[in-house]
Amino acid sequence: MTLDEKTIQQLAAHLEDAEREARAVAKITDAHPHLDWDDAYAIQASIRARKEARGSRVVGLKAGLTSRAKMKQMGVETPCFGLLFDYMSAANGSEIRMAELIHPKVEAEIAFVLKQPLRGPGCHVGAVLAATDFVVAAVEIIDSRYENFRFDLASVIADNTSASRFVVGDVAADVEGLDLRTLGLVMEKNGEIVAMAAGAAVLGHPATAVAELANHLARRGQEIPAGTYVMSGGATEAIPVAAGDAIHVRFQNLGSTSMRFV
Ligand code: 0L1
Ligand code: MG
Repeated sequence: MTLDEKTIQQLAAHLEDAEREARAVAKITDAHPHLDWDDAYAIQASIRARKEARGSRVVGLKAGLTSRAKMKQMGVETPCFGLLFDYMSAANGSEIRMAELIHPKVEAEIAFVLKQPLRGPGCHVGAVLAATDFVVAAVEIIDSRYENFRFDLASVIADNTSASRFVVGDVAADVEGLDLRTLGLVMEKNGEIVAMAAGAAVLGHPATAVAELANHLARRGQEIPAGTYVMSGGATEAIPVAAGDAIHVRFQNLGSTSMRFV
């Protein structure tokens, strides 16, 4: 850690205000170049406390930057982890209001819902599959609070990994008999295919992202509780959207998710 508690709380307020006011700000490492990952997760935790004090609640967890496509797009090499709050959940087929966002992008993900808690260290794909109640299709709408989506890993962790909105599909599938590595998905924007991938794009197997989340939380004395909804990270690069755009993602075996930006 390099920052004191007062600075952590100031930076949390700065980033959360930017989110609530849909306003882009400079990446925080410009002013705090030595800010490390522990500082960044402490800022994220402080954002959580601010939202909970206002009545929001955490309804899921997310892994980000888990595919080569995303790492290459953002110029980073390490996954990151964030929090999904109740107000971020949008119904499948719903409208997403651009006025509440800065410069959203969409990414297609496979999400897990757990029936048992997962605790690291040493959590692995097998443990995740054994603890999974079902998997569902999901689309994450990310919206970095940083100008032009320009950031480094510490800045983006502090900004709750650009979490903004998410849409969950309607088909809950048992992992038994489903090979999540070869499960394909195709994303269309306004009827044109803009991205496609298979589950293996996410760290070789999307359950690996969930295992890495459990191992990350274990380093902080925490676990993933039973019942948690976990997004495993975009299998494709993130696609920018604007008002009027319609997104439709077809997932093999998991149905489809769609939304319209207004
Ligand atoms: O969910 C994600 O992969 C996003 C992580 C943060 C980086 C970004 O905003 O693209
Ligand atoms: Mg994501």
